[in-house]
Amino acid sequence: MALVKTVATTPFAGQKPGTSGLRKKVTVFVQPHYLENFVQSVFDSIGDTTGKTLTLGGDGRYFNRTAIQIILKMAAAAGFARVMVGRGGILSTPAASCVIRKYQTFGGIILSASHNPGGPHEDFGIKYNIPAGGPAPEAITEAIYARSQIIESYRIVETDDIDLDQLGNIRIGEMDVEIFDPVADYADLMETLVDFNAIRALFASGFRMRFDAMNAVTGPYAHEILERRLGAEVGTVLNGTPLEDFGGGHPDPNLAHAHDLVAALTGADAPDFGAASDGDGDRNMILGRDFYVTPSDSLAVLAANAHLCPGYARGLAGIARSMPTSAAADRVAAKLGIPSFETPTGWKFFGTLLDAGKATLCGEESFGTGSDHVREKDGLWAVLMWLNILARRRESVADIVTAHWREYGRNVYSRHDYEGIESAAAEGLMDHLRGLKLVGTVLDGRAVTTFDDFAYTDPVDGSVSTKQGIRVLFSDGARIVYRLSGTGTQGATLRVYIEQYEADPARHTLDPQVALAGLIITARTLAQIEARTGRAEPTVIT
Ligand code: VG1
Ligand code: CO
Repeated sequence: MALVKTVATTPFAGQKPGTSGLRKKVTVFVQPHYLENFVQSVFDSIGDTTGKTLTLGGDGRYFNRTAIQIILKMAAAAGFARVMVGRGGILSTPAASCVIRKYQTFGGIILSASHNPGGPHEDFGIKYNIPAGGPAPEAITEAIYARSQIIESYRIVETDDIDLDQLGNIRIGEMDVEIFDPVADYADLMETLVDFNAIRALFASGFRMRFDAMNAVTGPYAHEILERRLGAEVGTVLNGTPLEDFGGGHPDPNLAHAHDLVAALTGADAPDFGAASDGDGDRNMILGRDFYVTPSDSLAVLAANAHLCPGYARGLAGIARSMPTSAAADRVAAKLGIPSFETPTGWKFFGTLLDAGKATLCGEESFGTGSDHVREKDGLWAVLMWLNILARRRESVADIVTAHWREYGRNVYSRHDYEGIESAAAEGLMDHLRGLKLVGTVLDGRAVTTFDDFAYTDPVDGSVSTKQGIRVLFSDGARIVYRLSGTGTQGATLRVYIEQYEADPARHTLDPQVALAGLIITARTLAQIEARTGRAEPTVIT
């Protein structure tokens, strides 16, 4: 019998999961008892853990291995019979969701701060996913937080660290630890959803792509699936070695941070297709030669073409998008005659719709796309869906998207982020907005029809989530949305989402910053952004 030690502790303020788990600086996580308190709060909030199996893995960032050793010893003390750990402590977020579902484990713990930088002075994160495979819903994250605020002790087995790099089984006390290949189950699942033969033929025909893994978790997945199973030329995967600090960059697949990829996809000799994924592998960015596909458009194009992919040949039950995501997917749903859903930001809100079979595809404007195959957004899955569609249609990315706009019109869209502003200024700005009375007024020539703080009632379980973003909706279909980020670790980040519908194909190729210029000024003026934050321009535009 291994020795279980009960360690006295006191609560840490602020162990409150945000949009996707608890994210803090590594310097916060390494404080004695900090991680342990949170993990014990999770184990105390999810029901009886005795005899259960847990999935465990992370994106490999700094502190991943240390955290895994601690969580294993605490899982043994909590009576888990078994923990399934990806080799080296590695599991992409969608692969973790896949494993939880495939082996029906009692949920899992995923270690990641996603697209935030990694390293001793950067970010770390932890979240619990439920047995259905998705991020814990608010009722559970609230319970975890409440528990963390009254915790008095945690339990841990006293034993040596185990070797995380050796495939096979090893015991910690009474508990079995299975170290497994983090790629195989996920890659096998992908083969059931997309047409690998068609994609192999596409690559064999000379089609070239670049996938930027950004020195994050998807490197091993992309090497196996794209280069080995699908026959893409060696060198297709850029930055394919996971590093604890992601090579010093932001593992955030957007035009600002995935610069290697953007450079590679520019010019007449560029490859046909480019894609990138984030720190934990749940996000994706899609590029054609000299062409950027916005995540909102990507969701709409995937929805309109999903029937070309074997896993979706029988059609879609419905399409769900987060509220700030553009309405492009709604237009596809309307044409297909299927329901569309608008949820708050964060993948956890899609879980009930997917479980109930109400939605098949889901997406967020923040480079997140996914389906009912797992309960997380899935970066490589989106890339494979695009490849399947390109293999079947044999048109360029740019031609597919511009044809889509001609058919449905274009929801011209942009997100402006003001990162690292003072928390008090950010709260003040939101309070100022909440105090306005706008319905019935005209702003820069547009009539305001709706002005509210988005509230959502889950159509499946009836749970209510309030204060999910301030919406200004105009009579011509344009809108402005304001939210504060729930994933940052420093100060506050203001996100402003700007959208306007354009039916006229002659205006579809305009730069969105130009097409939206008037609305952008309205958004800045209304919220008094410069006066309140000192920022004349956003930090990141996507
Ligand atoms: C951001 C995105 C949101 C996404 C979340 C987690 O949240 O806006 O759409 O679900 O990150 O993505 P926020 O609260 O900062 O706006 V990931 O890839 O960081 O787990
Ligand atoms: Co992520």
